[in-house]
Amino acid sequence: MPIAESELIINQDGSIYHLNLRPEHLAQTIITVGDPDRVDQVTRHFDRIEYKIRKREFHTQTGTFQNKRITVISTGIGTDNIDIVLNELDALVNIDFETREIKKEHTALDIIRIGTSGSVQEDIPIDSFVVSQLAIGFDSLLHFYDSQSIQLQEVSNELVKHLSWPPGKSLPYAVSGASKWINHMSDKNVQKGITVTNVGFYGPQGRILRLPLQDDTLNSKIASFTYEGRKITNLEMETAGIYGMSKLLGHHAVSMNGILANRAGRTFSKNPKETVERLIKYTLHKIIEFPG
Ligand code: R1P
Repeated sequence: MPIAESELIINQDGSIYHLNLRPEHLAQTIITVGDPDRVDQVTRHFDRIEYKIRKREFHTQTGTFQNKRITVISTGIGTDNIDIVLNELDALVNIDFETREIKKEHTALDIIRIGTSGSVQEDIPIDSFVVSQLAIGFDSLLHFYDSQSIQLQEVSNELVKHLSWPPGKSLPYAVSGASKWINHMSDKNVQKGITVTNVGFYGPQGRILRLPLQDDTLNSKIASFTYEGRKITNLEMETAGIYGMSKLLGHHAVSMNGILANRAGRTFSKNPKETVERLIKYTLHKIIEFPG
C-alpha cells in the first residue's frame, strides 16, 4: 500500500517535507548537531562539500571527509525535532519516493550526534567528553510509538522509585545506543556514561531563574542514582530520542557529549567553542577509523 500524501509529505521538487532533502543528497553516515551553525564548524574540515540546504532549524551539508561521504545535519533543540529528523532521514533511505512504498531492502544509517551537555557529577570536569552508553528520556517521544520491546524497563522502574517520580510527568524511558559505536568512540579521554535527555533547559534541568521548581532536589537525586554500579553522567535534550528512534527504525546511533557545564560544581566552560572543536575533530577521526 502506498503511503498517503498527508503522511509522507514530498515537496514539489521531490524533497522530504521539513529537511528539504532528496534521497541522493544523503550519505549513509550522518552527523547530527543541535546548533545549525555547528554544521559549518564540522564541514570546515571536509575535503569538499557537494550539497547544502537550509530550512527552519534543519541545516544540512553533505560532503567528504578524507574521502568518506558524510551528511551533517542540525536538529535544533529537543526531541520533538528528533522525531522529524529521524523519521525523514529514514524515509529518504527506506521508502521509495516514486511508489511511496517501503523498500524491500532495509538501509541502516550510522547516526552520530556531536552535542553539548552538562555533567551532574562533580568529578566529570567541564571540557571533557562523554559517550552515552545508555540514554534516559524524560520527554515522552518514545511512548507514542510501539516501543516497549526496545525500552530497558528495569532501569526506568528503578529510576522512577529513586526519584519519587510524580504522576503528572510522563514516565522516563531508557534505551541503549549502538554498542559497536560506543565501544569504538570511548577511550581514556572519553568516558562511557548514562545520559538523561530532558524536555527543557531551565526548570526540567533544575535551573532556577525566577520560577520555583516542582522538585528542587531532582538533580541531586539523579546524581545519586546507580544502575548496575553505574551513575548518570550528564543532562541534555536529544540523545534518548535519537537512540529510541534509531533502534525502532533499525539504525546505529551514538551520542558524543562535550561537557560545557558542571551542574554539581556550578561551573561553566571558559572556552566552549574550543571544546566543541576538539570533540568535532575527535569524532571525525574516529569515524574514519571505524572498522565497518
Ligand atoms: C541547549 O543549550 C542545547 O544544547 C545541547 C542540548 O541538548 C540542547 O539542544 O545540545 P546541542 O549543543 O547539540 O544543541
